[in-house]
Amino acid sequence: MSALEDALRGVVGDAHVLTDDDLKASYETDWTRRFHGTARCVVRPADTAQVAAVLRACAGAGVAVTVQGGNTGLVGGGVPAGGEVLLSLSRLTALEPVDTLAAQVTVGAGVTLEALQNHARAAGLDFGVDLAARSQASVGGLVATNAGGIRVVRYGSTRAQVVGVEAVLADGTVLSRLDPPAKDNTGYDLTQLLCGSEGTLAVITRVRVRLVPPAGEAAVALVGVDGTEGALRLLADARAKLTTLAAAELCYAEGVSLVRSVGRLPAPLSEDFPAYVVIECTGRTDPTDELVEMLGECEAVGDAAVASDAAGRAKLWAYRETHTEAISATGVPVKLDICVPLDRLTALVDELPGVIAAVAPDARTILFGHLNEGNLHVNVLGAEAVGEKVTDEVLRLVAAHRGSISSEHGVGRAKTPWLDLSRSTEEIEAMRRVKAAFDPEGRLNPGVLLPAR
Ligand code: 2HG
Ligand code: ZN
Repeated sequence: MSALEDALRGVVGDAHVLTDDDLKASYETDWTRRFHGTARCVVRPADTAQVAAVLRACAGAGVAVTVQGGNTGLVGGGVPAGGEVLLSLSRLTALEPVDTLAAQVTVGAGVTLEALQNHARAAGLDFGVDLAARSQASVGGLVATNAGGIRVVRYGSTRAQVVGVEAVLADGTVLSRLDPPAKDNTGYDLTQLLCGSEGTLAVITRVRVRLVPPAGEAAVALVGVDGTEGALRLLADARAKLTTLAAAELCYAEGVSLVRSVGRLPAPLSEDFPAYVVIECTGRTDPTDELVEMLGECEAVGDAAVASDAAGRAKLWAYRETHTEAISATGVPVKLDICVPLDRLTALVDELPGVIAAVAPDARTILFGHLNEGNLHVNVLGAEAVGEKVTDEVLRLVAAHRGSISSEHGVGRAKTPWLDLSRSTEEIEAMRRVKAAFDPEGRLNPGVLLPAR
């Protein structure tokens, strides 16, 4: 191997520069098996100083870098295109003490969401973002992609939790603004610019996040409704009447039937429904009565199962949360992540099957997602061969409904050709200028987010 690998070994130690194909393999493919790329080597630094030294060495050698967190991304943004150094942040796992006065904590980018949640809970607090990949998704990845998840209805996306970051530019310069004054209008907000920048501007190495009161008591309902319209009527009631609303998720008969057959789950309700909504309420006192009362008054409710104990709640959540793994166990899906204004959701869901059937007549489409934001995950099984066509048709339909072509998973490598359906030419040009200012050589995550000229 070359001088660059030797230099990287000098920075991180021999054991953390991987060049053997079998050792690199798990970093070169995403877990859905949809994105592959060969890395020149995998390098695993232990802290910000090592990340800076790695980036300086790569800059000196003129080699591009792909940044990877927990490798749970769904748009190929953390997998190399081919020939880059793969910079894994998996060893940046420092959990600093929780600042209970400020209700904040600083953690390394490689800390998993679950480890952050447990750390916050041990100090009597909680973290406001939660999602199904919690055991593997890393905090750095959550920030770099501005991850959403199932608590957006209460706390907003990841960017709303981020107080400050430490990050390294492509030339090795360290930007550290972890603990800014609570009110601070002193220029550009670089922290927020890095949220959702998908590793194209800098490598985030440490993050300071705000924490929220712990969930306390919780109640979950799985509600059968007559379709999208019913789900929206239920959402309107939930938003108007529940002071404790913490999640409102949507799935449909097709997905619930797949989840049931893969996971061998019993029927959740007395009969099958076209659509299902999972509602979670949390509060200092038991929210079950408030939830049951709202459900009793809502004419959209066909049937509902309610659980207040932890085991019962987990059973109900499984019908929604195991969609991704049940789909993955069945095949390699065309995976889209879109959102439309709520008043367009019914029309979109009605129109999608026809649009998909026109290019993939035998495909099986599974829709589920985050009802409150009109954010649907469109997974199409049996359409791999015509994936680009399906993507194109669906994203054009979404744009016609004034929606986003990537609601929470980011643009990655997968969605760059369609970025102009959601962002204007002028906006994309301004983004290119920002990219050039931070990373003039285009060395960080090339091919991610911004389309090739
Ligand atoms: C979810 O909401 C994730 O469960 C994954 O965003 C979505 O697998 C998907 O399409
Ligand atoms: Zn999601």
